Amino acid sequence: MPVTKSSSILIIGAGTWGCSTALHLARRGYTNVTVLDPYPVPSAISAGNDVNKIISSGQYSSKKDEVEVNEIIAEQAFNGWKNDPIFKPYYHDTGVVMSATTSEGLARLGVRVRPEDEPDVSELTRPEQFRQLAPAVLKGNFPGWRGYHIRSNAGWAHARNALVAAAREAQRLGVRFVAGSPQGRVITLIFENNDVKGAVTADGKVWRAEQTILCAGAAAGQFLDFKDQLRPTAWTLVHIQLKPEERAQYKNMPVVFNIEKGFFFEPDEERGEIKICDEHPGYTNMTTGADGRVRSIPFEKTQVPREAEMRVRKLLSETMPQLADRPFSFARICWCADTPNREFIIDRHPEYPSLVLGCGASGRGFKYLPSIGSIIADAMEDKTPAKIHKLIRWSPEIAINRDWGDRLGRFGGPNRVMDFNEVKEWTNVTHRDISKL
Ligand code: FAD
Ligand code: FSA
Repeated sequence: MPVTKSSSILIIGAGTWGCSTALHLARRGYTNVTVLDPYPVPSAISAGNDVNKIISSGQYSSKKDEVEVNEIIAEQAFNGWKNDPIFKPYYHDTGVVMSATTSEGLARLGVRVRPEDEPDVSELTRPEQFRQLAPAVLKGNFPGWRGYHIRSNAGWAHARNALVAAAREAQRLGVRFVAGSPQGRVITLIFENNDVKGAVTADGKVWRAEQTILCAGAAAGQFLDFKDQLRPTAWTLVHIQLKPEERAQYKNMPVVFNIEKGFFFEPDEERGEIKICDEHPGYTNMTTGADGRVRSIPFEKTQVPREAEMRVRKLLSETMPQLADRPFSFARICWCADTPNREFIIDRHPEYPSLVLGCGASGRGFKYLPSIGSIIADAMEDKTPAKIHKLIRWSPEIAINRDWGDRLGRFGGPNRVMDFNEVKEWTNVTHRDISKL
């Protein structure tokens, strides 16, 4: 049946991509859209429920056609951060430092940053050049650091607030959000006549729909056999609470990212906390299922492995040593789903004609919040431009005999994908409800 503006559309997951999809469908005039999520927006398990996320036009591939498509997608997103009244208030054009230390890391930096395409970029080759970016606070030795300072058209977004703004606007335009558990927790898709006809929630309610859009992030693999195209992988983040008198000093510093060590932001305005992530190829949680297959299964935790704490403190000792021994005010693991090539899966399922996938954000999917829903809506309307479709299509053939330990171009820590089953010690940071970030 062709999709019409009154077709019933069910979005599973009100996280980053689900909220964006809800907003774009509403803006296109769809009048019968429902979103299900076990948590109210911002969901406690959404990767987008975070204080800040890097917004940059970073590339992840050096293949010409992939670069070209990613440029188109990044431009759409940037346009949203700069011009869309829903998103504009949350974007901070502080600039971003992209850096590395080893020759392998510097080679990768050459893929991530394309100085020839950035109008406002300068190279950083000496420690004092890093310190000069914010002399009052970047007091470290920056040993061996080299990189680029992208001075504008790059920065960070207040992630959680932008996510809530997208959801509110979608709701204002008529989208229905069913949040909380059991009423919003999907337990299964409805597989019927070689198709998907909606979903069933934990309260037993059957949500029949003409179109079902799966945007469940790291949890998506629980509902459909992705043929190993998704690998739930987690990263680690902590906060440090600044003293009230310190906040102004740290304000307006660029995002500082070393692709082998980690990154941090200026403090957010609401709480005056600095968020720091240690960089590494990620953690899986490999678990043998009842069917004998081994898969990574996400779980929630508001602590990080002690080894991640050590990496954060090392990063601080090289950059802002005055903070290196401060206690953490918050810690969390955060899950995404990596595809084998870190490209997205935004496509109509080839075997279930009423199922559309908005999955595989591959640890880089927040920056597209303003625009990714438009690409997902295009997939539902079967009008994704061919060259974009080629890159983001359902492609199980590239996941055959998948190497679950593939670093996918990432560095840091032991330079290998780690597994939470091997972690012996966790931090003991005071618990804070994630909804009160
Ligand atoms: P999510 O936002 O996680 O949404 C999934 C949703 O599915 C959630 O709301 C969840 O509640 C819901 N769900 C789960 N189970 C069910 C169920 N049973 N029924 C219904 N709904 C369900 N990207 C950037 O661009 N810049 C960055 O700086 C950046 N930093 C990152 C730092 C960390 C530590 C991590 C982990 C990721 C980072 N990312 C970044 C990546 C980015 O956050 C993700 O790619 C993006 O948020 C994924 O969006 P999503 O909608 O696919 O998943
Ligand atoms: O915009 C960016 O390239 C940062 S994405 C941030 C991050 O923590 C990655 O550094 C990490 O490797 C993983 O992809 C989760 O997201």
